[in-house]
Amino acid sequence: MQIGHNRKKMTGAQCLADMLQGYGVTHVFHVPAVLRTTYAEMERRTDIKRLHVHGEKSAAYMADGYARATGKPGICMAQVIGALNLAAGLRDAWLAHSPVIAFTGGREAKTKFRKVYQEVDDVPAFEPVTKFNATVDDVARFPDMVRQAFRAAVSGTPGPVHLQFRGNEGQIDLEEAEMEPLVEPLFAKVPPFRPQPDHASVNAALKQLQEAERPVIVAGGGVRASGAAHELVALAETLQIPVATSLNGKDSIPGVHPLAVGVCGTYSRESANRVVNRADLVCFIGTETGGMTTHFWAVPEIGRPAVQIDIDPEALGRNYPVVACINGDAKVTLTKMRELADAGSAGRRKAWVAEAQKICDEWRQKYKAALTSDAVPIRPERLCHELTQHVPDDAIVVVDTGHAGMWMGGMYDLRSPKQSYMRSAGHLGWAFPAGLGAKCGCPERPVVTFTGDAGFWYHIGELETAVRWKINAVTVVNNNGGGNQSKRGFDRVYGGTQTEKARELWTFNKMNFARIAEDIGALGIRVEDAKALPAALAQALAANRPAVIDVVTDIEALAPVAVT
Ligand SMILES: Cc1ncc(C[n+]2csc(CCOP(=O)(O)OP(=O)(O)O)c2C)c(N)n1
Ligand SMILES: [Mg+2]
Repeated sequence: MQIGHNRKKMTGAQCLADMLQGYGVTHVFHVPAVLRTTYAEMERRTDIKRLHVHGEKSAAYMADGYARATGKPGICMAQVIGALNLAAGLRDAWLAHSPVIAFTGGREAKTKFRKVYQEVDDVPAFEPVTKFNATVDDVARFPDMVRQAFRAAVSGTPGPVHLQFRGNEGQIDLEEAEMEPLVEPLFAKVPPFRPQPDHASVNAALKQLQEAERPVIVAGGGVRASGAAHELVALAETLQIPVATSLNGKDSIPGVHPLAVGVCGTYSRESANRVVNRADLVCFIGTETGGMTTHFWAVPEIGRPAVQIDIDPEALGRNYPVVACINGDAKVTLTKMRELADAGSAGRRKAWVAEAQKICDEWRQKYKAALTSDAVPIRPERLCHELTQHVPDDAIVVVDTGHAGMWMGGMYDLRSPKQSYMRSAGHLGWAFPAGLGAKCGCPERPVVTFTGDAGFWYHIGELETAVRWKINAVTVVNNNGGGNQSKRGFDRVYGGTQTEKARELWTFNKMNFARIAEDIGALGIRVEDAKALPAALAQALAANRPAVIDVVTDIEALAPVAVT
């Protein structure tokens, strides 16, 4: 179709509302007031839900959770005074390569530099956390700029985008022009394209893997973005190669699969690091090979022979010099590799697979007591173990950072390829609003969020949003009365044991989150005995309203640190 062929006179608001609907957007997350006229047009012309939330950062996190759960861009918005709060919320989406599109109000050329109320130049602040950061200064540009926003968000390695609309509240949307609200459905979802790998590089990589006696795959978030989990597991099975994942790639293979060795890196499981560090060849698929996944390049150490597969050619060999590499989409690349793979070579790795499984068994034995502990207050390991057993097969599990990331990354196992796992890329407080966004995007799937109490406090006000919008996610709070991941660090700086007064640096008042949840209109369940966890989870999942399971855990419990 010729762009602009069906132009007609319309307002920017009408055009934007039609385009968002056309791209399949079902929810937008905002703090008023920005693009007010567009909101009115959304009501008249579309069935997009307009969620008015309690802060711009949580609006961005909800959009991020929505995006990671659906693969469709998540939309968040703020007027000029909230713009940097929104930018702060894009930082996790940037780190996790999540396609979030942020709209903000911006400056009028007529009044720039005159000390306009609430105004600063926000655009530069979006630069480090976006793939595309632009201003919309003329209403006639709505169609092409919105298309570019979607195109940039979902293409290649996905990521956040920012459009600043002229006017502190984006009042440019009131203006009229001859426009066509044309959408490109191709760019409504990740991935728009699946670049095919070239034959020679596939063969070179296969040769390395097939000749190796002790190879390991490290699968990252690129596998989940590509929807390539099935193909990854199939190749690993064909060639008999153990699979570790990054935290972001944890749902590339169920934790109960015989070739799965766990999450490697810093917030990891001991068995995964041990297997990676005993491997003679490491095959990185869709991972940045960053500090978290490699425990600051000690797992494996730089120089270990590596094969790398990535959609972004600039990622290939960035941290680990490669003996072979492939540029392509993970799903089509893994499919092609499996077609060409020599299954007969698998026998060469029999002893290695047995060794990897022994290492996994040793881990299970080492943590069995903690995973099944009846201790009161509850051990976090037991909490994770109960979730492994009782989270539904089709659930989306959403996990905060810090100890939450360590506990769940290391102790929780996905039981089914239908489960999804999404984690904070580093920001404490991300998971609770992200879980709500995920539930908006996938209302038919159970969403179970795991957060610490410090993480939950950040955006606890969004419980009211969840109740008002009937976002029936389940939030499990590992409630130990403080941010106890910090304990070890403070012990260290106090020369071994911190003073009693030092606890003011990381503890809070004890709190009953179940009671707060009930006051706000959610279901609140307080759990003080681990045996009550399965029933609590079942009740929460069936509640037909948002639910908070407030689990009272041991403030002295510290997650195991990474082994090398
Ligand atoms: C935005 C942000 N600020 C600070 C931190 C550092 N940080 C990591 S974990 C943590 C405390 C976590 O406390 P809680 O959520 O209660 O979990 P717990 O360690 O108690 O299990 C802090 C402050 C962070 N990751 N992100
Ligand atoms: Mg805590």
